[in-house]
Amino acid sequence: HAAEAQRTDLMTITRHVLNEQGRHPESRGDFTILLSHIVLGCKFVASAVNKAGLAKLIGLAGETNVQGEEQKKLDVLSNEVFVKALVSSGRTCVLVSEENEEAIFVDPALRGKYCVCFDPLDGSSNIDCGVSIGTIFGIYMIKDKDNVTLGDVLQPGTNMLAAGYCMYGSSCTLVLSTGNGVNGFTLDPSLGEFILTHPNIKVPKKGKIYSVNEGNAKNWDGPTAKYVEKCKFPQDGSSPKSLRYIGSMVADIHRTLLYGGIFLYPADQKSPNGKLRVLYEVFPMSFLMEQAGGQAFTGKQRALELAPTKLHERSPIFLGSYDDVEEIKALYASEA
Ligand code: AHM
Ligand code: MG
Repeated sequence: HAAEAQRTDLMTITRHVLNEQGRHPESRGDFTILLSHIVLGCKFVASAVNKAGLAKLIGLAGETNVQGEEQKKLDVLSNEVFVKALVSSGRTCVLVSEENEEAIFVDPALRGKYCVCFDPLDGSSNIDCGVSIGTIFGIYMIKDKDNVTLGDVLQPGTNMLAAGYCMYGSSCTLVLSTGNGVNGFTLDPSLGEFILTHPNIKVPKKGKIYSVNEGNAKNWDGPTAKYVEKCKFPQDGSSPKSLRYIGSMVADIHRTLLYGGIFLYPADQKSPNGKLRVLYEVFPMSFLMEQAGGQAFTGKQRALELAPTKLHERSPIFLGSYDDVEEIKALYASEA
């Protein structure tokens, strides 16, 4: 009977969010409308990413330079779709995209109370070889609707209302938190709907995987180097950890959430602030990891407590299973 109930009683992402927002009846409709526009963007990108391989085929059949151009187009196209979907939702006010140097202030006639920071297509260097890529987003509320400023998006991550990512992989999965745990939804292509498939995701307390670009090891600082050494040559009798690194943040974080472990993009001598961007990479992923019971640390502080001063600011980041992040925190504390 249970299986039958599952097949006929579909928990779509919209239904799920409406249920969750039941606690805040005043914002129920607005947030749901905003989310449905984000979901539209994700569906568009999912379909475009699927077709990217076919564009390659045409390229191989004779057209020169199609590969490079196509990849660029997909980035730009995805960004345009998200910007237009968000603006037309009538629920946004300020938008920050990885693809735009400046913040986008929505026309007053179309303004709503939410600010969205997003990376429309993260890991795009992976498109050509068919590796998973994703969209990442974080949502804030404006402080004062009569005086909208950059300060509305330069807020600490602790003020975030919701965050999520959509992974375009072997299936298309949207992982979302509205501050009440983390849930995963998988796109059913025949319905065109995201269906709840991973309710209440909790990251294992301790993991067996570390995930880092070890090619940068030469330039790492002491605590990062020591941590990775411990992963490979543990001194406490435990087994060494496995290394998994896709080089696509959404895919690496998705695996970390489901299987546990730690993802590191540390500072190094060449990039003293690491690589990943605070507003649309570090914050949303840190929010999700904390909501799943894990931790996110910058090497100095809890990642969500950063107070960004620039739109495209970067930060080192260590995030994942609670116990694994505790270990790296201890190494940084003993260094200080
Ligand atoms: P991008 O925004 O230019 O795509 O870069 C972000 C990506 C992340 O998805 C990934 O975690 C990281 O860059 C990998 O960087 P690296 O190639 O230095 O290991
Ligand atoms: Mg990116």
